[in-house]
Amino acid sequence: MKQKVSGSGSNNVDLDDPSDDSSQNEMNSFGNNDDKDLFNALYESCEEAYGKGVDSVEIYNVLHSKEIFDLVETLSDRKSNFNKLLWRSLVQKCRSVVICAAGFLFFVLILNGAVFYFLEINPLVLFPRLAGRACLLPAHPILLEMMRPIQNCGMCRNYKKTNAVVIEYSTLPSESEFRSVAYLSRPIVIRGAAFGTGMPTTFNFGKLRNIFESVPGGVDSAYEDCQFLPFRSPFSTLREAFAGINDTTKWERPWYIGWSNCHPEVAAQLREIFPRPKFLPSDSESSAIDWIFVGSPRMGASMHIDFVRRPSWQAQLSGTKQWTLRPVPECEEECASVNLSPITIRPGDMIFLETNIWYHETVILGENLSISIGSEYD
Ligand SMILES: O=C(O)CCC(=O)C(=O)O
Ligand SMILES: [Fe+2]
Repeated sequence: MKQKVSGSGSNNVDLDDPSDDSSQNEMNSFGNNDDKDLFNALYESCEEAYGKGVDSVEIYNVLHSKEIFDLVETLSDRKSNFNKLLWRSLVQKCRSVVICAAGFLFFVLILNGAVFYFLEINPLVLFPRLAGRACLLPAHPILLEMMRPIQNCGMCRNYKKTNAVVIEYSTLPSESEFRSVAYLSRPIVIRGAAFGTGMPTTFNFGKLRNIFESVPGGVDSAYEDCQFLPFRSPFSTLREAFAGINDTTKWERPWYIGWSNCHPEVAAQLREIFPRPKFLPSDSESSAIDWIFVGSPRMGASMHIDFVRRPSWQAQLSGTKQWTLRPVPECEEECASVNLSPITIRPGDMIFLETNIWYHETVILGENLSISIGSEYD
């Protein structure tokens, strides 16, 4: 009656022989406690069936049946299956909540849109801090570079005598002289032009501050309506800069700032002190917006290009500033033979530059505070 169940390899179990510890090995191969319980339960059922006279081959066949195999597989995968089921039911529940919430929000949005539209209300009244901003998000330089118009590189062609890209005048040019070079997209330097056209030779930071502070709203307009560029400075507004700098400031903590003025009364005062250069073609338009750059020695603007429509002029009122220019990437080849040595602009000089065509970088030389003022023209 004693019969060895023959099967493949390690699945052989002698149900009568307690010394046969292959059952134990089998149990170990199941790994965790749940699997051991299952094995024990099966083992006991088999023993009971064998005790009742069930043929051991039958027991073997049952144990090797597909149903038992699937059951064991399912149970050993039980934990991960349980997690999957849990997630599935959670996702199902969440899906309905998300669909309901999205539907509700969409409905509210449409309703709000309709109310604002029919009552003719600007929705930005709900976001007063955003209402005053020209742009919701700051424009990223990489995006701006991607959207920049491609240049034809004409500024690096047709040099007659010299390969110096800069056109330099040592005396004030006439209007027609200036007109002949004004639209070549080459940088123009006119030595002594600022003082030569009546700009003050003794302008300082205190006087600049007085102009802005004498006009109600003048200081804050640089931040609210126009632009304040903190460059490398601890200041985030012109008000902070005016509070933190005076003429006797020693430059332990170097700084450089630039800002534009959009306040008409400040603009009128600035234009009186810094008149539009007379040699600019009379039919050229000038921008009403002035740009002012102030900074301590060894500071300046890092290499950049501007996204403006027109060329700029800049008058150096105090301090010495060095400009380094680089062509836009599409013109590097055409401009390779052009001499792009840094340009040094001293007090009283003026520089004319298409800051939307030339990458430019500045640094203050010497030991004096640099103050410069400029605007756009075309
Ligand atoms: O004056 C400077 O340091 C920079 C000026 C500048 O970037 C500009 O005028 O576009
Ligand atoms: Fe610039």
